[in-house]
Order: sequence, then C-alpha cells, then structure tokens
Amino acid sequence: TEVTFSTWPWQHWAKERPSAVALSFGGQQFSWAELADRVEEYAQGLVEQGLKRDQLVAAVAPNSVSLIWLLLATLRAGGRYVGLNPRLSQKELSAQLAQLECDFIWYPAKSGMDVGSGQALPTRLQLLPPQAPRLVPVTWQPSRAATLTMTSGSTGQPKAVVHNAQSHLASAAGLLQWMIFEPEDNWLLSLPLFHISGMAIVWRWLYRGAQLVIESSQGLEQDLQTVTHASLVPTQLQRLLASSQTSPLTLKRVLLGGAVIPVSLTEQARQAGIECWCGYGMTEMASTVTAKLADSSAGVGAILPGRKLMLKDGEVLVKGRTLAMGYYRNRTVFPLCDEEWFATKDLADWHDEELFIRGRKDNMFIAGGENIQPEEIEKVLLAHPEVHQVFVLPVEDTEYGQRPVAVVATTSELDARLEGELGDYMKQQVMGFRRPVKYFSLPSHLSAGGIKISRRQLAQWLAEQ
Ligand code: 4YB
Repeated sequence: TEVTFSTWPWQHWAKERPSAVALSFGGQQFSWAELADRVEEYAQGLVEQGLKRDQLVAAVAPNSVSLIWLLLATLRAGGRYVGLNPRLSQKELSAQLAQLECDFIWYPAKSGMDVGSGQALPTRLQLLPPQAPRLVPVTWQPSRAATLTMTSGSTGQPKAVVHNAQSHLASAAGLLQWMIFEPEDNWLLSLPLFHISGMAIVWRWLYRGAQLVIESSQGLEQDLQTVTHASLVPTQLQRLLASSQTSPLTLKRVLLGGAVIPVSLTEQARQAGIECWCGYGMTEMASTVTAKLADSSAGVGAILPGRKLMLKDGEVLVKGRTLAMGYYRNRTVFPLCDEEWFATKDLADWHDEELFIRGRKDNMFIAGGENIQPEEIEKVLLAHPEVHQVFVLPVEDTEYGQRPVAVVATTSELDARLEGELGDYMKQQVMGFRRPVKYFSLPSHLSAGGIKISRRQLAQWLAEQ
C-alpha cells in the first residue's frame, strides 16, 4: 500500500518511529526525531537570514550531510532547492547562476569558491541555529515546486527541471513497489545530489522512512561495505568490480542506470554476490521509468507503477505522476512541452514486453549516405573484452560527409596492437561505413566530474586532436 503524507515526510517518521535511525555519516547517527528537530532549527535559521517562500537556493557542493540539512531546511522554509555541480568551471557556474537568477547560494566553508573575483554572487546562506526560535509558518504542500535539477541534453544550455514533492514521492513509491527497500535498510547517497539519480535516493529514503548513509571520505568501495542499497552508473560498478577486494556482505541490491548497462557487467556483479537492478530514466521523470532485476537480456525492463510510456515512430514518449512540473526560466515554470506526452529523444523498441533502448535520436549521423546510430556500434565494441567504455562520434570527411571514430577506455593501453586488434574485430562484426576509421583513448579529464561524459565535450575535444 502506498504511503500518503499529511505532513513533511521527516515529521511523519519522527512521529511514527521517533527513535529509528534516519541518517548516518562517519560514526554519527541521527534518529528521525533528532533529524526533524535539526531541520526545524536550520529552517528557522534560513528564514532569519531572509529566505522567503518560493525563493531559490543554489547549493554548490559535493555530497555531504550539510547538503541534506540544507535541502530539507530549504523545503521546510518554503524555498526551492537547486544543486549545481561543484566541478563546473567558474565561467559555467556564473552562467548557470545567472540563468537561474538564484536568490541565495550555499557552499561549504572550505570550498575553493572564488568569491573575491568581482562577480556578483547571490547572498550566501549559512546553516545556523536561529537566534530567536520561532515556528516557520509554511505548511506541507506536496504540489508546490520544491526542487530544480539541471539536465544537460546533448545540445545547448542545461535546463532546470522543476519537481514538486508529489512527483518525487510518486517516483519513489513506484520503484519501491518492485525493488524492496525496508525501513531497516540503508541506501548510500552514492550519486551527486545535483543529479536526479542522487536526488531520487533522498526521496526513496523519505518515502520509506529508512536510513540514508552519507559517503565518508573513505571512498565508495569502503562505504559500500556498510549499506544494503546503492545507486550506481555502470562505470562505477565496473571500477568497483575491477578493484575487487570487495566482500559485499551487507549489500543487498544495486540500482543501475543513466547509460547502457552491459549484460556482462551485471553478470559479473551477480557472481560477486551483488543483486543488480537495471533502470532507464531521465530527469524530467524524476529518475527511473522502467526497471527490472538484471537478467541475461540487454533490455531495461518494463514500465514502473505511476509512469506511462509509449513509442511513437520509435521514440520513447512518457508521462504520469512522476513527470516534472516544467522547466525554470525567468523565474517562471514553463511546461515541458506543448504535447501531453514528453518526447525523450530516446529511440527504443519492445521485445517480449521488455523495452530496449537503441540510442538517442540526436546522436544519429550520416556517413556515405548511410544512417549511423552510434550506440549500435558502441554496443558491438563494448562486447570486446578489452573495452569498458566507448563513444562513437562523427568527424567531418570531405568524401563521405562524416565518418565514425571511436573514443575508448580500455583495460590495457590503446597501442598499435590493440588498435589493430579492434580494427580486425570490427571488420568481422560491422559493415563498411559503420566501422570506426580511427580509435582514440578516452581522456581522463572528461570522465571526471559529473556522472556522465558529455558527447558535446567529447566532440569539442576530438575537434582539437
Ligand atoms: C539510458 C539509460 C539506460 C538513462 N540505457 N540510456 O535512480 C535511478 O534511476 C538511477 C540509478 C543509478 C544511476 C542513474 C539513475 C538515474 O536516475 C539516471 C537518470 C538519468 O540519467 N537522467 S538524465 O536526465 O541525466 O539522462 C537521461 C538520458 O540518459 C535518457 O534519456 C537516456 O538517453 C539515457 N539513459 N538510462 C541507455 N539504462
């Protein structure tokens, strides 16, 4: 049965199970009662510093317990929360802050934020107890805009996607009908809160009244030893299994998503005793839309409760209770689209009641008159045992218009031997114009930072080679 909240979820749990552990980090733990008190104090503190209803607070920080306090206290005070990637360049950060017209900013004391450089930052907030405690008069209204989450489609400026608590909770409720997450379980905040995959962890925790574990400074591998649940992008799981002195005694299940999930990866994880769930989702739908327990097929499962999905000319269209309120521009929430359904730009098909993602419409290009869907070629390359990540991109070519090249992360160095080996392998697997004409090694500076490598940045880098 689905839980409905008649008050802020943390207050709900503080009443239902006051002494149950809600939050843990390092050696410290907070019960729901303690957490609710803390949030109340910080919310009052924010109000004293001038935060008003519907104002926007930008947080520029890596995950930490403070970020959780800030998120919950901002919501409690009636404000809106947006997380920004702390690894953005000064220029990108300024652009995003300007685009969002934030009222306040928060960043950790020890961060390298360059505040003295002349640019006008919004007023800085701090997490402080109030000087004169006074009840914050905002009441729980799940339909009000609560969070903005940046999403950078493959082209142009990132967009700020607005969600209310209702759609986040609907997203959590639907996923947790399939993927068991008990109140005694704990989910590691293993992805950034500025991305929908991290934000979704928080709302599953709030929905279930379970435990949230904040990453320690020890690294993912250590932290994963202490939790039952985690969300990972495939490359994280890959690295984890590669460095495998892991003995995942407590880890019950891992939710994967964000990019193509190779069957070989979930198979390897299963052998290491990790139960994997495969998900397909997007920011506009508050994370996961389809899911399944990993099996021998490369599909992304079936539609979760609370979501609707259909294919139109091969493109995935979605709607439902988890759909965002809109995009944020000029201090206004604009509808996501004119249509009732949101068009994802993902191409897919159904097989035996399972959805298979084929690639993105906007990644397609034409070489020698042939339509090339890069993801199709990537899939073949990924099946090669020495390749663990790959992007196929077009480069300009006077004769053919465009031709595919591959940017790869490989188990051993990409030398002449491996390049020859990959060339031979692709000759057997792929026809003519679809074969990459050159292989590049994936530069490490592009894989750092966000959770996904941007094809646009990769293309820029390629143009400089
Ligand atoms: C995919 C894809 C897939 C997305 N195959 N392309 O809680 C979760 O669901 C979760 C757990 C672990 C890791 C990530 C997640 C996410 O939320 C991912 C959501 C996401 O990536 N949102 S996004 O807005 O940044 O990008 C959406 C796009 O990503 C989609 O439109 C697809 O193109 C792609 N994608 N899952 C292949 N399983």
